[in-house]
Amino acid sequence: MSAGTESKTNREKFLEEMQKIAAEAAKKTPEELVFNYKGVLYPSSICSEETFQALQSLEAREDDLLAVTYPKSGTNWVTKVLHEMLILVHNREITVDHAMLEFGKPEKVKYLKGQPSPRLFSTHMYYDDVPKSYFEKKTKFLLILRNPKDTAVSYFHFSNSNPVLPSFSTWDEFFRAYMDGKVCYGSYFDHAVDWNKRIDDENIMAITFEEMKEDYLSQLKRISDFFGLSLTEEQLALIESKTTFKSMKEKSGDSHGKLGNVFFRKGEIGDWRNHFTEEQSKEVDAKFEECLAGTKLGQMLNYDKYCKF
Ligand code: PPS
Repeated sequence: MSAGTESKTNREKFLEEMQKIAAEAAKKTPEELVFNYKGVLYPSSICSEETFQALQSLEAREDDLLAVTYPKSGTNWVTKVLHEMLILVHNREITVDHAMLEFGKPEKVKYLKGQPSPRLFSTHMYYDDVPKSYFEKKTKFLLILRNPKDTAVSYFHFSNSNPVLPSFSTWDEFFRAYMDGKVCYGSYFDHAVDWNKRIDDENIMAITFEEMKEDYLSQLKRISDFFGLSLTEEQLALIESKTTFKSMKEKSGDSHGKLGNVFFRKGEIGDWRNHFTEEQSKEVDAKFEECLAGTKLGQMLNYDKYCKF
């Protein structure tokens, strides 16, 4: 659900469409709000099995840019960063209409095929669902990770504020669904383990939400270098100022309409401490140990620093 700053008319049309979808979703039962594709739940108001299948025919271009995240890990933040970078490099507006690959109707693939380069996309998909040609062409992917505890808290609040997702009466109820992979896009851990299999691919660079929060300018430089954008220090500083949590939240009405405050909630590290019981925290620790501790992505998460009481 990424957004940018393309022409007002397009943005307004897009937000109106989103509002209609949200109003329709509000009438649905929790069961109707999701569908199961390959054993994973997805939000039925904004994506479909047909779109997943149609996407396979999307031909990758070497200069496409792709941001990959599990939900609530910084998708909108990084998409905005990449969008601003492209605008500076190309000195023109770049559309991020339909940037989220798997959202929308199957016909969108035809629209995407007609879009000029460079195309900027984001996705929460598992790598098997990303069009195969992206791996053949070695298109560059930026993978953004966030620690599993803050991701859960962000997802809990989002689920209860966004009508396209099933809501949860309590944090405990959400926590159980999150740990059992019964939320949209499935288990955080399955998703990270899945993408960890590609981590040595030369066209993939991983970055964490926490690194961005704590060392932002250096991370902006890494992103710019990875995509070969050669931005100057002044340009990076400009992007930094336009993409802080504060400035994105202030403009969220324009970029995300009525759901602005829902997308830009707190933008902090460590809010999990206000939600998790000790038992829940230990359960995530054990799951992390079992699935990710010994992996490259797991090490990047700096788990002890960000996830221990
Ligand atoms: S979504 O719905 O899956 O696309 O959500 P996503 O954009 O991936 O993640 C939303 C969380 O990212 C926070 N956010 C930011 N944090 C810091 N700086 C900036 N600029 C920023 N932009 C978005 C957003 O506030 C959500 O986290 P929480 O913890 O809920 O605040």
